[in-house]
Amino acid sequence: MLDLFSDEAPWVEAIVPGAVVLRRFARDQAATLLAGIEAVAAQSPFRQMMTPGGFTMSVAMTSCGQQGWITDRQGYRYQARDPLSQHPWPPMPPEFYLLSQQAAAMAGFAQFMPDSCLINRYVPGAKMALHQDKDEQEQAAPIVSVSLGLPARFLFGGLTRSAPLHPVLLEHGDVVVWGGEARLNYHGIQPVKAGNHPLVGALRYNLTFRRSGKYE
Ligand code: MD6
Ligand code: FE
Repeated sequence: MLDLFSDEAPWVEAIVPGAVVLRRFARDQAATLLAGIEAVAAQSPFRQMMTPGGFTMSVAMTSCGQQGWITDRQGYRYQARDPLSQHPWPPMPPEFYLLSQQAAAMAGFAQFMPDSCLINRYVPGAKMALHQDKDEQEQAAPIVSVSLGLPARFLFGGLTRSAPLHPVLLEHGDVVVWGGEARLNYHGIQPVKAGNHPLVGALRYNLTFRRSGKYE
């Protein structure tokens, strides 16, 4: 089990109890991850979805794995098929799965078995409003979030919308693991600033691995 108070892993930072950043954890695999994103998007393209309230999201999304997260006028939910094609979402690349499992284990969540990976693509100016991730049935599983490309300021709150926010700058290769008592905390992403990342260009990608269905 990881000891967050030791000096042995200075690249591990606690944000709030239940949430940690593993700095640069995915950096060496960035090229593989980007190739995987491209392969997924060739089957299920990025699209800007509509919120139940009728607003088009600034972030473009796609998914891979057995389930994909979607939103439309009917609400937020997981679905086994891409609504654009009615085909199943592309399979999760094995290296995606393995990376998320290793990150979860590093943060103290053994045996993470994600059935969904939501891929978010941000252009400069895109943002994500404060929200809770509460569409998953398996609340024992953490969420693992991988950031690639341009940096972004992530805001971590508490269990109510008005709880104080902890700002954390997420950079290329950083991984956030989020679970336990922090599993339902509010969080959001501030507008991405213009810039150019040597590998990714003028974009930020975020992969969030989730267990949407109950473990057996
Ligand atoms: C993002 N992330 O980083 C949006 N949710 O682009 C999330 O909404 C998120 O990073 C739950 C846990 C980790 C996250
Ligand atoms: Fe979220």
